[in-house]
Amino acid sequence: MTSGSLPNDVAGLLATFGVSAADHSGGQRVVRSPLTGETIAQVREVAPSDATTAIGRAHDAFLAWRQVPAPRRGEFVRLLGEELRANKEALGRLVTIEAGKILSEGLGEVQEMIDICDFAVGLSRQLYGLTMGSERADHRLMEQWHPVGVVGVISAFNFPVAVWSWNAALAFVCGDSVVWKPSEKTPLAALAVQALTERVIARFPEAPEGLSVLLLGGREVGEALVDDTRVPVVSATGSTAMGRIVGQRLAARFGRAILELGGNNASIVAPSADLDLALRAIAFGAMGTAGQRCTTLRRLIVHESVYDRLVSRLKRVYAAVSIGNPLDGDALVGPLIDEAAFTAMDEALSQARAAGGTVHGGERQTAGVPAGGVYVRPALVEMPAQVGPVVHETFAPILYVLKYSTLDEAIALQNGVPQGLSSSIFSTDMRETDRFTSARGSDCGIANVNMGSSGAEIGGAFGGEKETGGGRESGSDAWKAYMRRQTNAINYGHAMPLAQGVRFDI
Ligand code: UN1
Repeated sequence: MTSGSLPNDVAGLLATFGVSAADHSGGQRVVRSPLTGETIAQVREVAPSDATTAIGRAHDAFLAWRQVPAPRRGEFVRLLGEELRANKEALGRLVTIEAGKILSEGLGEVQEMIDICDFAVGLSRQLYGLTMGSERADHRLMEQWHPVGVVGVISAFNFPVAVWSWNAALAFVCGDSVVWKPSEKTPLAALAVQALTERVIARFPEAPEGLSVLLLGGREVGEALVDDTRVPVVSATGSTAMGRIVGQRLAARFGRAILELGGNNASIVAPSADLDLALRAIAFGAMGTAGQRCTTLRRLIVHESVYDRLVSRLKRVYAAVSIGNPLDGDALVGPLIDEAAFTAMDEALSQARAAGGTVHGGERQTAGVPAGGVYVRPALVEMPAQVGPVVHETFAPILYVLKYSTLDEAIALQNGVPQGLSSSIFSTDMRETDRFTSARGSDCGIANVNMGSSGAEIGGAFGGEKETGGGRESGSDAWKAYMRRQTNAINYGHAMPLAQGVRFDI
């Protein structure tokens, strides 16, 4: 598969999925690998008018797909899961090359896709409605869930394929078609997934052409998707700034938004914490994916009694962590996605210093890494207070450390930022852990105990509150956002009683 050069490696990988050379060469959008900065492809992007036509195809597909029995739709997703299983190595490698995450994380991302397919297969036989006791004699009151229409998916570079699958696997079993606009930074993994999906469509008699549509393009293409009334649901993952625009435009036409935006996730380390366990979780949460997960650990709130012990160990881990090209060696931290990410990181670190912070690490790495990639040592920043850059999400490996003395204070700090995605507490004191997960504890969509903030399983609903956008994807009953609820009141008697005892005798 490898021939020594990254562009050849990529061309070889894309060929295994059946992506033709015409799809990844000769286009106007240059795709660079963050590993080396090399150009690995040039893809063709569509114009907004092409997007409108493609949405029409997806809408036609929806009209047919909604009539296919849900368990058959589940069978389609089962086959998609099989394709992903068979191509896990190649797709995981492509994700690594295009997004820069280390190989085990690239493979883990594909595993998340497989997991959500498995989940969706079971779900296809469990799209349950309810029956309620009617207040009227000889009446039945019930609800059913119907397919909603075309689901738009806008995804970010950091999870270039898994985010699509959390939405698409559910949407497919729910009877919807999917139109996907991936990040401009990661079109190749999207092309690969689209090719695998088309393979399944081709051999599944009931699957219509247009069931899964990929739109490569920039902001205008995303806007065409967001503004099209044939798209009742748009799931968008990315920055809070992007989500604010998408949310408002959708609201203006009464479209449904599933928003998964910025996180500023914190962990509290209490006096009774198992520090060995906490250290491993913190290291992965803060430095994994080079700090570029929505769930990345960005703030560590440490009790004063364990602060010095934990922070001195963390400093050693930060100074020693292996940084490098994820394709060779055993690097745990790969490159940042691009130069702009480093600039943002550097600015945040300057602001932290100006606010009285002490920065350990954070330097650009040039030795032992490919010259064209943006490699950086993760930064550990001891802060006197939760001020300045600490309340913002900087998509880079920066962990701000704060000290606390009472749990109330720690929870107030944890909740004292505009974002509300993920959180955790390290404590072996039940009173503390249960308080943290209670109504007056963490205000986040995810609140973990003795675990880090990142690395959620697909079985739970994924998403968060406040500026994170409020959307939920993936497991639990997140599927309901991909369907429309219909309430049915059925009179099987001969009288015409009105609700609430109203009389209207004509
Ligand atoms: C994201 O960062 O966009 O919980 C999603 C996690 C992953 C998903 C992250 N399962 O870290």
